[in-house]
Amino acid sequence: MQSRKLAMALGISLLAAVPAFSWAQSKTVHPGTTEEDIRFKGAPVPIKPEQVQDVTTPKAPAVTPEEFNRAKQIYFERCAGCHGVLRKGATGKPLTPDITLPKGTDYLKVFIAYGSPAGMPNWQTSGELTEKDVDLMARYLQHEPPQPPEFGLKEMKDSWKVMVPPAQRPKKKMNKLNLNNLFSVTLRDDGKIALIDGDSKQIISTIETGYAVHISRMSASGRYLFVIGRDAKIDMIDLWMEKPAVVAEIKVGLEARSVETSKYKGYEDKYAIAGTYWPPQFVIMNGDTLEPLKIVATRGMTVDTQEYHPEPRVAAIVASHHKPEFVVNVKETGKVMMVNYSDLKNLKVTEIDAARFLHDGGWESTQRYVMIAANNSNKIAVIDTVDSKLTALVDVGKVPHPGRGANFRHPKFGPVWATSHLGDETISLIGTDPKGHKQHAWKVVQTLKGQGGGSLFIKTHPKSKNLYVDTTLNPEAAISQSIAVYDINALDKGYQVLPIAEWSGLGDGAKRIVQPEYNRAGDEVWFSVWSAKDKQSAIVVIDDKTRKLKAVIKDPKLITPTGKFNVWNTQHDVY
Ligand code: DHE
Repeated sequence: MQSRKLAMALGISLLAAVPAFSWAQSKTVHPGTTEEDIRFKGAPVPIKPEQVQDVTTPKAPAVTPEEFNRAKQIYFERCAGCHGVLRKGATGKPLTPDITLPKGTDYLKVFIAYGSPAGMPNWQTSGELTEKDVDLMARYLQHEPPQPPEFGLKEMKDSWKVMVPPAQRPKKKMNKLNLNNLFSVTLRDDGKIALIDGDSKQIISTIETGYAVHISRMSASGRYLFVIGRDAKIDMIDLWMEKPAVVAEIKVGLEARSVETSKYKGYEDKYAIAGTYWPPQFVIMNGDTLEPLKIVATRGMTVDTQEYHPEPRVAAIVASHHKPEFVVNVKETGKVMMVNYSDLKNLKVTEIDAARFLHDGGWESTQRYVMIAANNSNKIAVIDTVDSKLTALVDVGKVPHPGRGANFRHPKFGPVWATSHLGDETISLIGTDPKGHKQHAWKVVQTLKGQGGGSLFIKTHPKSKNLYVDTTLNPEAAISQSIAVYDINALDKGYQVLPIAEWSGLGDGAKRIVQPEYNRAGDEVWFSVWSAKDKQSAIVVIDDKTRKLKAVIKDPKLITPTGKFNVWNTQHDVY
């Protein structure tokens, strides 16, 4: 009853609290934020309760050791994705005792139970947490946040395995695979990737990798495939072997999203780099064995308020073609670290002020400037990799999420790079040619209207006249299950909707369409039709010219396919 009164005092409508939780229903519950945003960022953090020590804070309400364990588990599974492992705040607000203790148990219970217009989900009224758990979390949050362990060279080396040393690997390609048109497909909830032949559309094999596999990246030569999971495990696959297999693996922390390899002339295949969410750091490794060589912390001051942040996670990493440098994007500090790997003992890092929270992005067409989304600031940071400087911060729509973005020649404004958005239906086109089209460079030259918010990826190809935009996290099934495609030469005409999920012929399931990816020739586009682990998923391939269905890849092995990485396009940064 007290909770009910408090809820009313806080202006949280109890009518909005729905008994059976669904993201579509929850839209009305959180008017202050997009549900797509909550859904996307609130993914479980793979840290186990036993890896984290309990910390009892004297003035906080009692929590038993058993309760501590349960609370830690709930926190890492449900809360850490938004509020941060150390509760210092990320997408969600900070939840440290200086804030939570004065609020007290009853106040916190209401917030957790009913959610808030600023974006907190309604955990209890949605049926996701019981009243008992909500009470426990309200008490737990008043204690100091326990810190997961650090992960240094020793821990990395303990986990490091070289299954096939370089000397025992083939000296030339031993299989008949067309490596240029091979796809590495993330099987997100199966802890595997699938290697699919782009020509025949046959699954060549599936390979065990980490928990909730995230992305694949290629070595400069196109021989080694690097796959990273959310559990920070990297698997290095040798595509020259008769049957491509993992030749080395390592765990670089407790939680991660990004991996990349050195691409500068003279350093091809020499180094790999991985960034972690926890601990907040990156590691440079030997490019053919994954031996960890150099670990660098990202903890430091934020770009704007210039205060210390203990948990600045590493987001996208891009390898420069102009210098022996990695462009490391740090989320919570909003800084870009240009890491020069020519001398690891005397490491030079140029720190560039950008904006919070740097997340994903990629090259513009000349591969000189990296375009990175600062999703909390609704900006794209343009980083010049020749001068190692910030070129511009460009205001775009709400919560930009480009993947690596899309490059094409606009009929009026010349070369542009495009991003779609999680938080609104727009697509921002930014001029990227400071020499030929100076007046348009680093400005939004056109804003397109798409199907809706919840977009994750946008894609075209140098040989294509089409621009594809997914809307994976849109709450409307008709929108999340289809793709909008624009004619680059007639953008004002609007988009055509391709009913990709319908074309897949699958039965029931979420069937969210995610991440367009081209084949090597740039004449067909692959889309994942992503359903839950216990439902059938598929990959739909369309003919880029006719926009007609070309093939549907269905197989019991294709469990939760999401990201798809064509070897050639990934190796050469074609997008
Ligand atoms: Fe991703 C790229 C982080 C959820 C599919 N994702 C990235 C990158 C980062 C990131 C930092 C850039 C890596 C790089 O370029 O080096 N992703 C996160 C998250 O923190 C987040 C929001 C929540 C989480 O808990 O992981 C998240 N991502 C997802 C998904 O739910 C997606 C849709 C499905 C999945 O497989 O998990 C997803 N993320 C992808 C894909 C890319 C990616 C396919 C690479 C796109 C590309 O074209 O390069």
